Amino acid sequence: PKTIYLKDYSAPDYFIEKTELEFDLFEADTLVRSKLTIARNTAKPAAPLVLNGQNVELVSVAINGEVLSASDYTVDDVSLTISNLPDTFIFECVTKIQPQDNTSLEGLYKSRTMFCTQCEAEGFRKITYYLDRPDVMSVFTTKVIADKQKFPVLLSNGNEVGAGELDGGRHWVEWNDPFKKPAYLFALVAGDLINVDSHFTTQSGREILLRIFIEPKDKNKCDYAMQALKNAMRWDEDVYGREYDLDIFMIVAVDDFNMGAMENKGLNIFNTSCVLASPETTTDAGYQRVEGVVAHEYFHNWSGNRVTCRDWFQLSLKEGFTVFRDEEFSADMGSPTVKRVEDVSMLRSMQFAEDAGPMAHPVQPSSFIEISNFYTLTVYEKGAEVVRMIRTLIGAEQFRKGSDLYFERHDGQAVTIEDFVAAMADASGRDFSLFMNWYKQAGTPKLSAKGDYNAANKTFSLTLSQSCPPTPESQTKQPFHIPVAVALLGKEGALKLSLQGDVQASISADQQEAVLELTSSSQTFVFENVDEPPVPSLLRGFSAPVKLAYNYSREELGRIITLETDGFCRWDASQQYALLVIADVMAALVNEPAPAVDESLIEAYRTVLTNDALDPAMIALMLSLPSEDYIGDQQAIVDVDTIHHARNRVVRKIALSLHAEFLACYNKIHQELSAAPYSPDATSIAKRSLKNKALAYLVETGKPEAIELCKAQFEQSDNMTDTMAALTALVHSPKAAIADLKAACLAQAYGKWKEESLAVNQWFAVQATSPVPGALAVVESLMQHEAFDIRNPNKLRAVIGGFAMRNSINFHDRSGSGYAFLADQIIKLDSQNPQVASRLLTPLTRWKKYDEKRQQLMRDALQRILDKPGLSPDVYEVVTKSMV
Ligand code: HT7
Ligand code: ZN
Repeated sequence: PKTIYLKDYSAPDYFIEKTELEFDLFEADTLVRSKLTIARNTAKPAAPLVLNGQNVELVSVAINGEVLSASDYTVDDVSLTISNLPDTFIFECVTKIQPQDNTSLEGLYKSRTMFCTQCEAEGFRKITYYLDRPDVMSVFTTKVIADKQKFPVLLSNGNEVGAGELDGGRHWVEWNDPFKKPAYLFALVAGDLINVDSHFTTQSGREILLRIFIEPKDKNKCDYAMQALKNAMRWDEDVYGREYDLDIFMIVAVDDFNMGAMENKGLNIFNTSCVLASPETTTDAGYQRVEGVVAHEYFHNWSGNRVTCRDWFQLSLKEGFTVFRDEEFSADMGSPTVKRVEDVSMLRSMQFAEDAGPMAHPVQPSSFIEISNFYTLTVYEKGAEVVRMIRTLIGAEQFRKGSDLYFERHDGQAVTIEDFVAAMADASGRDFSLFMNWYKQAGTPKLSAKGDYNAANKTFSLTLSQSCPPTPESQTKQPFHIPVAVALLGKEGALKLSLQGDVQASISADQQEAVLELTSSSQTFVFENVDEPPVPSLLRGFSAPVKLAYNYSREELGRIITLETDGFCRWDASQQYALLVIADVMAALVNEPAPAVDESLIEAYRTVLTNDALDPAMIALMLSLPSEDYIGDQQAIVDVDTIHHARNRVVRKIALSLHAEFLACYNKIHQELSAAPYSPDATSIAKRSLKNKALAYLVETGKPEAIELCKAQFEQSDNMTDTMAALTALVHSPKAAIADLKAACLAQAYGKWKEESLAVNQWFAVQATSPVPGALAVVESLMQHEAFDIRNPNKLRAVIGGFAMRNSINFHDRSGSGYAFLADQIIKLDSQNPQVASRLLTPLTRWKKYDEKRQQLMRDALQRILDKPGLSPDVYEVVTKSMV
C-alpha cells in the first residue's frame, strides 16, 4: 500500500461539470450508466484523464458518442486512463457491479432487503469510474430503475424530477440535485420503505418537506428524530444564520452501516441506532445520541456540503467544526455543563489515548495510507476543541462574524483548514499563525502550573509552562497557543481579578475569569490586589485540550468542589480528589489486601450527594469515579489488575458508607419520576442518571434488599434506561449468589427484545462488558447466538467491541486469551469489512502501555494479523504503524 502526502496535493487535471447517472438494479447485477461532461483544467494541458474505479467491471466506454476499443484506454485494479483528449468532451461508460455481495458496506451495497450507498470517503469509485476526490464538484442527475414491487421507493439526492413505469413490473424515478457536490455526497436508496413526514418553515418563509424513511415495523420510532431535526434547523438559523436550501430533506434508516450516519446532500443515510428511538428500546443516552447525530448531519449541509474539503487531509475542516456545532446545539437543548463534562470526559479517556498511541496524528494529518483510518477522535473531537479555542480567543461575537465570512467567501468551494482559520483571523483581526500548531502537531500538551502568593505585595503569580511528548510524526514540538481560563477562589468564592503589566490575556465583564494566553514554553502572569491566598481554578470549561499538572492538596480540591461556579472545574476537582484516593489504595495494595480508603473523600461525596441546589445529573457525574481507562492513562505502564481492584475497593467503601443517603436519594427520585410516564426531557434524564447512579452503589453493597430493589426496577420499569441500569447492575455484580437471578433476567430481557435488533445489541453489550471473570467464554457463546450477525457492524461493535474496548480486566487477562481472540476476529473480518476490522483492532495497538508479558502477547497477536495474506490497506496501516 502507498502513502499519500498532503504536500503532494495538486489540483485536478479535469473538472466534471455535469454528472448524469442511470442505475438499473437487479438481484444479480446492477448496471450503472454514467455520462460526464468534462472540461480540462487548462493549467494541466497534457495530462491524461485518470478516473478512479475499484471492483467495477467496465462494460463499455465512449468519448463524444464514439465507443472506444480496448486499445484506446488502459484499465487496472484502481483506474481507467485515457490520453489525447480534447479540452471539453462527453465521457460515457457502463459498469457492472454486484451490491448484494458487497460486504464492505462502502459504495453501493445491500442492507437486509434495501439497496443503499456509502460514498464517503472513497466509495463512489466502487460504483463507477469517476474523479473521486472532493475538489471535483458536479451537478448530479440520477435515474434509478428497479422492480416496483420489491423496491417501491427509489431515492437519490436533490428533488424528484420525473417518474414512470416500465415493462416487466419495473419503474423509475429521476432526481436532480442543483447544488454542485463532490461524489462522496452522492446517495441512492431503493427499498420497500414507509415514510413519516413533517414540515419546517425557514426563516425566510420557505416550506421544507421533512421525510424519514423506515421499515414499516419502526413506524412509531422516528418522532424524536423528527423533532430533533426541526430543532437543529431552527438552531442553525438562530445561532449561525444558516438556512436549509433544498425543498425536501430526507433521512433513511439502515441496519448495516459502518458509522453513525452520512450527510449526503438532501438524503442523509443513518444507522438505525442513530435515528430510531422509543422508550422501550432506547436509553436516555440513546435519545441524546439520536438528537446529536441528527443535528450533526443536518449541520453538515453548510459545514461540509455547501463548503466542502479540498482534500481528505482537510477532513477536520468539516468534522471538527460540525462536531463543535453539534456539541453546542446539544448543550443548548439540555444542560450545557453536563454536556461539557460528558464531552471532556470522553475526550480525555479516549482521544488522549489516541494521541499517546502509535496512530497519533495531527488534526490536519500530513500523510495516510487509508483515509478511512483517519475518521478519528483526533479529527472529530480534538478538531472540535480547536474550533472552541478559536471562539474562546476571539469571543462569541467575532466568532460568528468569522463563520459568516467563511460561508460567504467559500460557498460552493472545496477549501482548506487554513481558509477557515483565515476567515476567523480576518473577521477578528487576530493573528493565528502560532495557533496553527494545534492543527499541524499531534500529541496532548502538558500544561504545568505553579502558584505563588505574596502576602506583602498582595500578588498571586501563576507560572504556566508547556511541553508535549514526541509523536510518530515529530520528535520535537513547537509551542502551542493555549488559552487558559482561570478563576482565583478565596475562602468565600471567586475573587475579582486584575493583571499586572501588558500581558496577552482578557478578563470577563464580571472580573471573575481571566483567559491567559500561553504562547511560549513558559510565562508568568501576576494577579494584583489579591487579599488572601487563593486557590487557582484552572482551565475553566476545559479551555484547552491539555493535561493539566498542578499540585493541588486535598483541601484545595475541596474548596474548588464547594465554591467553584464552573461546573467543569467542580467535576474535575472531584475526579482529581478521587484519583488521589485511588492512588493511595493502589500503593497500599502492595502490602495489604484490604487497605483503608480516605474518609475525607466519603465526606466530600456526602456533601455533594445531599446538596439539593446541584443539578442531579451533575451530582451523578461528580459521584462517578474516574474510569479504569482514565486511571491507566495517568500511569506509564498500566497496572490493569491493581487499578481494577483499587477502584473497586473505593467504590465499595463509598457504597457502604453512604448507603443510607443513596437509598434516600433513590427512593425520592423514584417516587418523583413514577408520577409521570417516561419522557426523555433534560430534567427527567438528569433525575434518572442520579437515581441509577444511586442504584449502582446500592447493588455494590451486595445487600439482599438492594438486589431486590434492583430486581424490582428491572421488572417494573417502563423505559429502557431504568431497565438497562438495573440489568447492568445485576449482570456486572461479582456476587456469585445471584448467578441464577442474572441468568433469569437476561433470559427475560431477550424474550422481550428478540424482535428489536437495537435492544438486542444492548443486551449483547451488557454481557460483553461484564467485568466478572469468564467474559471471553460468554462473548464466544454470544457470537453463536441466533441474534448475532457477523455482517452487521452494530452487532460486532456490541460484542467484540464491548469486550475489547470496554472490558479491560477481561480483555487484558494475563493468559493473553483476549488478545488471541481479537486477532482471530480481525483476521476473519478483514476480508469482509476492512473498515470495521481496522477500528476493532485499536486496543491491540496500545501494547506499549502494558507490562512486558502482555506486550509480548499483544505483539504476537499483531504479528499473526500481519501474516494474513492479502491484508486490507486499512488493517495493514494500523498494524504496521503500531508495531514500530
Ligand atoms: N461524514 C460521515 C463520515 C462517514 C464515513 C466515513 C467512512 C466510512 C463510513 C462512513 N459513514 C459516514 C459521518 C459524519 O461525520 O457525519
Ligand atoms: Zn460529520
